[in-house]
Amino acid sequence: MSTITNHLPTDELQALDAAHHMHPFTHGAELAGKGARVITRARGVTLTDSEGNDILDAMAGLWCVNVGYGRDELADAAARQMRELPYYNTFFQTTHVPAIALASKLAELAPGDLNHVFFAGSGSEANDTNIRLVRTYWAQKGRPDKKVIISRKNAYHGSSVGSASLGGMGGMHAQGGLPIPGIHHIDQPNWWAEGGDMTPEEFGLERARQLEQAIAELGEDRVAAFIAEPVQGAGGVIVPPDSYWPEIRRICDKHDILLIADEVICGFGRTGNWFGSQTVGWRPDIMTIAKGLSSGYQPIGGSIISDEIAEVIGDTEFNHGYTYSGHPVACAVALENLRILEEEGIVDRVRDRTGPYLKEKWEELTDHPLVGEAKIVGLMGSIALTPDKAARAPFAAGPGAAGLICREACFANNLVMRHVGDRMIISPPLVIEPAEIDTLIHRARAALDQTHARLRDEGLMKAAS
Ligand code: PXG
Repeated sequence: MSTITNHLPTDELQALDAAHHMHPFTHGAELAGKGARVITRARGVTLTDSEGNDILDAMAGLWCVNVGYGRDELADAAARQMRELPYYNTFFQTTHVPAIALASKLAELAPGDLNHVFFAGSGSEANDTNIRLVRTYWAQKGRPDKKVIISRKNAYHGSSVGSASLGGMGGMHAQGGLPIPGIHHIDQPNWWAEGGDMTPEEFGLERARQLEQAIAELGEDRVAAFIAEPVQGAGGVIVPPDSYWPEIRRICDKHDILLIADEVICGFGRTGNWFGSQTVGWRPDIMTIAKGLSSGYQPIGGSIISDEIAEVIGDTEFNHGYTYSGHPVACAVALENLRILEEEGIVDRVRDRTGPYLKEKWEELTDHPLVGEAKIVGLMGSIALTPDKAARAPFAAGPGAAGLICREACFANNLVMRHVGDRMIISPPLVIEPAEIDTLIHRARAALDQTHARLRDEGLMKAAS
């Protein structure tokens, strides 16, 4: 048996972690100074750390543990598959039962003519696939100049060179020479922060029409695709005004460009439907999937592709693929995860029961002096912290200072609620029960009260001028 270090004291684990383990999106020296929180176990919606604290995980890990922690069925599916066929590839004209079964199931669940799956190991890899796929598609159709992909500022589509270029995160582009050529970013539909004096509806139309302007400027014959999340997740759970998506659809129908719905967060029940594009009424040509596909129990992602695109790509050799494309253990676990979501009616429960219940409680948070807008779709929600609600003002201290204080207060109240700038965001496991939602809200309120007190004490309740 290999060494299991859970029994080491927390400070020894933290010292080893600081010495040898590099964390994603983390200032290493700063973390080494205070020590990472060590998570040791989890059940349902609750994490346990090495100090024995029970923490309500209102982020479902990283937006992914849709069926909750501790599912024996998924562990059994993995063990069974490892014994039967732990690995084989899907290159060189071979296949295996888990990949066949999962691809068929996804074709059944996905809307319309999205019937073909290209597997990857993650959302980032799947979006890299999409870049090459849409460009190859147009080249095959005799239009090799249709290469540009339009995306949005503040979008998150992954961390590989290609997918981070698709994303619109300035901090990521600033490191490592991104973005790659041929990616164009338009503004995001974030009314709270950027809507100015416009009504949400006017603003939604204005932001959608930026797509049409971009297509006109770049030239329709140079634009390959538009990629967007139905609801921006890592960008801060930005829910567009109601006018946004119908206008985007009108524009996309009119111009000859492919639509990629990045469903990495919104997929598999998060918004109360199987896919977020169904919730916002948007029919994509390609969907990116990952995270909730396996509830995070195994790393797996993929692209679900329309009949038409698959037919065009099928007429050539697509020189692309990953060692772990269609990994049998990951596929077996994902298949079992989809069975659980379906047979336990978890997606319907989010739409009809827990989603509406959480929405009611979440929106009540706007009665708190720190909370401006509260947005929620299904079980993904955000609140905007502000020193002045009427003006929708940001803090003078700069973006993220108040959010960070609030995140720390959440930790202190045994709640994982993230911050993105000064938006606090949640995305709990889809199996969360109403009583657990009450606990979530109770802890969030306590954290907001403590944040408010601290901001006042430190003279930080000042609006930026
Ligand atoms: N698309 C979207 C919409 C995502 O949210 C990816 C693609 C990339 O997936 P992989 O599996 O390669 O990570 C994501 C991932 C955060 C956070 O801080 C969000 C993600 C990943 C890491 C951190 O909210 N989303």
